[in-house]
Amino acid sequence: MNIKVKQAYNLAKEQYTKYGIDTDKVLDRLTNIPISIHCWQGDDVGGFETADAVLSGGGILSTGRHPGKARNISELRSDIEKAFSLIPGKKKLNLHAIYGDFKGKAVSRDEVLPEHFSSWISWAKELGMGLDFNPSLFSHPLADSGYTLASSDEKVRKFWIEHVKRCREISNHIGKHLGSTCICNIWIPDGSKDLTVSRLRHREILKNSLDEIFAIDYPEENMLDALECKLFGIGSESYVVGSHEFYLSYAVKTGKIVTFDTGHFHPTELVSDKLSAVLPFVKAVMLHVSRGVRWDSDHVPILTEELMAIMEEIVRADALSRVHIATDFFDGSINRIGAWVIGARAVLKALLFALLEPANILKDYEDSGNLFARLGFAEALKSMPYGAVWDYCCKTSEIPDDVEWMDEVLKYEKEVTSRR
Ligand code: RNT
Ligand code: ZN
Repeated sequence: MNIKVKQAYNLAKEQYTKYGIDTDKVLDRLTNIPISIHCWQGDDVGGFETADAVLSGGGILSTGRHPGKARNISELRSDIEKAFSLIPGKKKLNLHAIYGDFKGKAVSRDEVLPEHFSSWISWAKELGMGLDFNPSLFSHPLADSGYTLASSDEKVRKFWIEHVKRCREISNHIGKHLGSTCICNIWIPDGSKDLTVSRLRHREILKNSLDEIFAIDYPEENMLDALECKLFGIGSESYVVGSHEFYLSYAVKTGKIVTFDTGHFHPTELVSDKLSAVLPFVKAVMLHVSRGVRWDSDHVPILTEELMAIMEEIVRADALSRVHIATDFFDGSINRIGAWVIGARAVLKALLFALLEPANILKDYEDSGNLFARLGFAEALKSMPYGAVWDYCCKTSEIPDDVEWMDEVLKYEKEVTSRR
């Protein structure tokens, strides 16, 4: 190991020890918290149902034409392995149903089976990681009307109910085979671009569809259900059936997980403040870490104040076992592996900062009414040498540091992705 990294770490360790924080223990904790990294950054949410599939319709849009996107399963796995080799700590992979190993066959979404994911399961086993799962209710002719599970067309609604039921079964199968709980996260694009009159009717239809979907109970150690809300999307600017209030109510009533995608709220709404508001009522929360920019929700996360506040909230609330951290963004305008790595490393750095916080000191100031000191100490913590702890974490995990990793991505681009 670079002697300077070690020396800087030792100095940092001394400073954190002064406040009762054991940096070795923190790093051990950090690298054992699984981060569920989404597969769909690798090919702009295309999937493998057909060669050259592109994300279409349904309230989300990936932009950018950076060359070299993964065109098949083996390229995507190779890109994920590259990205994962540049991200310290424990990972899970978050899969979407359209990424099945269909072996060139056209498999209708209402016919998708656990066997279409066997090769993902074996691959995940080899890498020693768990998988999470998502039904795919977009990029499909039966989603073109703008409605899927909330459709008033019985044929459309039944088709998607069958798809999601099968996805839950697949999630159960994955969890059982990997010995790691698979979270099945449902997001639907349903909504409308403009004035909608039958708002309640579609929400009642969605409720009924979910009731049908959840009729079967699976063992919780195998799979858990999560519901992801959204504020608006492209083409659903005026009305989104699965809004925050809708899913929160449903989750509280039925014991499901709520997913907070950090790009799915008004720009001034803070997910960091929502965590403690829902945790007393919901089983768990799944986070889709993203970065909203104006009206768009899926930019690459960076180390923003809000990302740090989210991680602080989770750690301060001692809720790491109930908040499942996942990522969700897609940027096709820059090197896609680079995008993955920037986003995941930002999540980890924010988490590290939170784990290094001497929260007891802050709480003592708070409890004794010493509120200027609470604020002052929080400010002081911002210039503590957490970067030295991060560098040491990378080195001991045998992962390149913040500057070195970019050379690795460039090399891979030159040797692999630019030749596609
Ligand atoms: C869309 C949601 C959803 C998707 C993925 C592909 O706005 O965030 O999570 O990004 O399912
Ligand atoms: Zn999301």
